[in-house]
Amino acid sequence: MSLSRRGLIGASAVGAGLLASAARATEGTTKLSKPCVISTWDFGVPANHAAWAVLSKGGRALDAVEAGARIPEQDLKNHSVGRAGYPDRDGHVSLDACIMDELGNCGSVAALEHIAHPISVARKVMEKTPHVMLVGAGALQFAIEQGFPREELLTEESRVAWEAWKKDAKYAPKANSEVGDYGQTSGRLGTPGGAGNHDTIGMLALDAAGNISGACTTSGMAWKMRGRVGDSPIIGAGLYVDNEVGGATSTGVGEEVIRNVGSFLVVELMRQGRSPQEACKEAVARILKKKPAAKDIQVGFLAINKQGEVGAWAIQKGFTYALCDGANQDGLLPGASFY
Ligand code: SD4
Repeated sequence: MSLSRRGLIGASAVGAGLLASAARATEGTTKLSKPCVISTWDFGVPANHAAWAVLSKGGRALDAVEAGARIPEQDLKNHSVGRAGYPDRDGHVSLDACIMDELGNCGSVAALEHIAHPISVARKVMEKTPHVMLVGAGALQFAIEQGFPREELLTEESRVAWEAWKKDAKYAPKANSEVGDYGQTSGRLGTPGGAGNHDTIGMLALDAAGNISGACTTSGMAWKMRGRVGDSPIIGAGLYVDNEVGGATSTGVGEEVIRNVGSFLVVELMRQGRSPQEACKEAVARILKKKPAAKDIQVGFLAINKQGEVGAWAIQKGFTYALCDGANQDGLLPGASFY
C-alpha cells in the first residue's frame, strides 16, 4: 500500500506530529493505492473527503477534483479561495481557477468576479466552449449564461480585513499563511487569509480506472492589483496533467511559478524518470537558481504519478499537503523544503 506510509499523520494529530515527521517526509516518496486524491495545505483534508465520495464509488477523477475544489470555495473561514476570499487592493474579490482531465482537455477562468464556484465555471469553459480560458467580464458573462448565480462574494469579515489593510496598504506576501485553521498546528505561521496572505487549493486525483485529473482554485494574492492573475488558472503553471505520466500543481507566489512554467516542468521531469518528489524539488530549485531572493517567499509543488506515488517540495518549511486513499482519508504531510 505504501512505501513510507508511516510518515502519514491524521489531520487531528498535526501539532508536534507534523513537525516530527518532517524529516521522514524527505526520505522518499509516499505511495497511495488507487483510487486516491491529494491536495495542497491543511484545508485539503476536507476537500479530499468530498473528492473521495466520488472516487470511492468508482467515479471519474474529473468529477472528484471538481467536487473537492468546491469545498474551500464555499468555506467562509477560508479567505483565499472562492467566497469570502480577500479582495484586491480596490475591494474586488477576483477569482482564478482551472481544471484539466485525462484527455488533456482543460478549462480556465481568471479575474472572475461575483461567482462563488470558479472551478465549475472553468469546467464549463472546457466542456461548452471552443476555448481554454475566459477572463474578467467575459468570464462573468459566460458564467451567468450558464446559470451560475451572480453574488456578492466580499463578506463582512473580509471587508473589515481589507479596511484594516488599507491603513498601511503594503503588499507583502507572507509565507505559509495557509497553515492554520484546519491544522491546529502549534507555532503556526499564520492563518488562511492572514494579513498579506496568499493561499490556493491544488488537487490531483487518480481514479479506479487509472486516469488522472486536476483542479486548482484561488482568490489569489490578497490585496493584489486589480486585474492581476496568478499561476493558478494558467495551464502548465498552476496545474498540469498528462495522463501518460502524472499531474502537478502549485501554491505560493504565482509570479515565480509562471516564470518557470512550474507544473509543466514537474510533469516533464517525471516523464524523464524523476520521482514526484525529485521533480518537485528540481522545479523549486529552478525558481531559486533564477532568483535567489525568492528564498524569502513561499512556493510549493505537489505531484502524483501514474503509479500513485506522491511527492512535494517547497521553498520554505510550513507547506503541507493532504492525502486520501482507501486506507486513510485523513492523511496530512509536511512538504520537504530547502529552507
Ligand atoms: C497566486 N498561487 O495567485 C496563487 C496563490 C497561492 O498559496 O497559491 N497561495 O499566485
